[in-house]
Amino acid sequence: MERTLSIIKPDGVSRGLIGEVIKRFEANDIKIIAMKMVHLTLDDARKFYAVHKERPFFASLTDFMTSGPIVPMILEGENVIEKNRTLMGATNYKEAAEGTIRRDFATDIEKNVVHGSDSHETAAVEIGFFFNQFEMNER
Ligand code: IDP
Ligand code: MG
Repeated sequence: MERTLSIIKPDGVSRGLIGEVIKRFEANDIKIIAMKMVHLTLDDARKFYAVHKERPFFASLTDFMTSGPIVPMILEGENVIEKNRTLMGATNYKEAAEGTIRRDFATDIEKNVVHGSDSHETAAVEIGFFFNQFEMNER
């Protein structure tokens, strides 16, 4: 069984899309094994998105990600890293496939409702960023 990190971003939380996003995961045989609501500091957001620190959108992205609470979740399932990326749709909602979360709900290339880890390596690092062993519900 594979695991990945999903985040409902501040736009998804403030627009009342938490249930809608979770419904899509559960309807696609993805299990949510951990979940919380947190409000990142700018320092946290800069660390989380450190791979993008040279990109022109970094300051705007980290401001956005600290603009309100977010809902990080650990998803579990077969091939869930790729499966979640497919359900999310392309980064730019205008290029996202029909029926994907971003195509249906995103309003902007930045305000695209969800984050999802893009590889095994980033999934492990990103899960560890938000959750400790006591929050994994393994006992
Ligand atoms: P991803 O979320 O689909 O993996 P990344 O390229 O990793 O996309 O970018 C991280 C986040 O940065 C995106 O989800 C989006 O919120 C924001 N972003 C990406 N590219 C742009 C851009 O060209 N302009 C503004 N924001 C962007
Ligand atoms: Mg990414």
